[in-house]
Amino acid sequence: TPAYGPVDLTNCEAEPIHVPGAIQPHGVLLAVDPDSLAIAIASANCHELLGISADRAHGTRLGEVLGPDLAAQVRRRAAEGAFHEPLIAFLPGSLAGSLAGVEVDVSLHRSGARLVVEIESLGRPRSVLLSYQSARAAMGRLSAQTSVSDLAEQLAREVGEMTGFDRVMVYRFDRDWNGEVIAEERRPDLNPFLGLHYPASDIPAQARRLYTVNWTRLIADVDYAPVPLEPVLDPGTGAPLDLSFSTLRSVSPIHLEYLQNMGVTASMSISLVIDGELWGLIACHHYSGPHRPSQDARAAAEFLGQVASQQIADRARGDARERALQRSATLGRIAGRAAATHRPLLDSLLEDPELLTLMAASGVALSYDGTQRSLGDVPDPAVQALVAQRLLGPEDGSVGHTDRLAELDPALTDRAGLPAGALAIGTLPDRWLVWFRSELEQSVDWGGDPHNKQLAASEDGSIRLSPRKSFDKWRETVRGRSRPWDEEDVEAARELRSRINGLLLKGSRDQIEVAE
Ligand code: BLA
Repeated sequence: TPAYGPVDLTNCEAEPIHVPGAIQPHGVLLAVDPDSLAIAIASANCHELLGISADRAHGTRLGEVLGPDLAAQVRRRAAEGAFHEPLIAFLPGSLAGSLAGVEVDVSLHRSGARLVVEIESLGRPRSVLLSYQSARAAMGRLSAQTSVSDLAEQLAREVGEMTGFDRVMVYRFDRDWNGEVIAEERRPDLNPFLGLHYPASDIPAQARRLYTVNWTRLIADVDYAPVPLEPVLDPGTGAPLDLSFSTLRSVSPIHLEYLQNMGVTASMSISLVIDGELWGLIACHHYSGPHRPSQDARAAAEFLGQVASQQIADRARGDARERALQRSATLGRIAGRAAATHRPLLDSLLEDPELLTLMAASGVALSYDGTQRSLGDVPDPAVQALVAQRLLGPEDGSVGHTDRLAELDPALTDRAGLPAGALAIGTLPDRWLVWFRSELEQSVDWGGDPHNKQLAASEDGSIRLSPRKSFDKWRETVRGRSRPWDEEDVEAARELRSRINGLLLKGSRDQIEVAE
């Protein structure tokens, strides 16, 4: 049984991926005391790369292992708080390990009371200028794209060029954290994933949380053997070292199995974060063996990801502004017409076709002082009342909505002609307004049957959840759902209510004046 307890359907989310106690073998990790730079934890491959065993490294100063120059640079960076900025250094030729005299990438970060130093040999000859200039040029090409989908396509092309992966996808999350491949650049002989959907459980919640703060991860070789940290528990705290910000962090074995099932040999993903929320990922695959782009290529790709996130956010804000303007113009016209009529206000309101356009609805019904009126496609009055008063229950003045009405009450299942979605807003128990949306039959192409997560027996006999084995396109037809309602719909309903109430109030005052 794993340390995080018995295995059940929630164990994906329970795996503590930030404290694996191990790293990937393409580099060395040293965790040091930030003042003395004395080594407290070293990865077990220390000897191979630096010529000193993890055992002997403990208590040794960083300068004795990496040379005084590099140790001084590390100290200076740490003092400046310049973590996460890649550092380029030559290791001393006097080392006994395979990194002797080699140019390396060094990355630094704080983890609890430790300073963590990670050293990787360069993936290929460095060309700093090329990375900077190419990133700048790529940024220009991104800015030239007007739609989100063009932007995503350009981003996939640029990251593919920069990192050399066989396939680069832009993966966008929906509100339930399922995802869709919205852009793809791939080697021509690979089958396309464009347009395929993947369930939320493929990237569980703790991974999404981690990816919101740490934007890049690389799995240079999915068949790697994890290299343990020695000791696994920090002697200073008795706790495992938090590797949330480590570039070498050993990744979840369940995810490695997933990638192996997919035929992937190396993987990288970069977070697309908008307003502090994970919007999507740039997901990269390699299929022809290990693949490790240099740190600066990774950093340039991450930078482009940030630029693209910003541009996506700008476009989304622009679109939202445009929609808000249109909505408010529609509201204004509806209220204007209602105010101008000499007939009873609610009669004329329920004849205004823009009452439907306003909410992209197929029908609307109103109950006021015991009378029910409707426009467009609506269920019978008893069902209208059931939905508006009991099921969506907005008596307290709130707004209730659903995009799957039939699921709310057994009395509604299999009812012919029932709209699939409803949004209700009310004031008093017998005053409400409810809009209906008709069914929007959708087919979703999944990258493998998402329900097919298997419970497999592991070697020790325990049962665990394993990733699916087939990623073949699996088409699901979704019935009984409408287009979902969003916050903008709720706002428009509130605004309309307050305008109607204002007009009713004014109308009753006018009537009183006439009566006097
Ligand atoms: C992580 N899952 C991930 C990551 C991706 C995906 C991109 C980030 C790590 C990486 O960059 O490789 C999923 N990859 C995809 C998807 C596509 C793709 C959807 O290329 C589509 C084309 N996964 C499962 C199950 C579990 C699970 C059943 O299928 C759990 C039982 C877990 N996925 C899982 C975990 C991680 C993960 C734990 C975090 C890996 C880590 O960072 O340690």
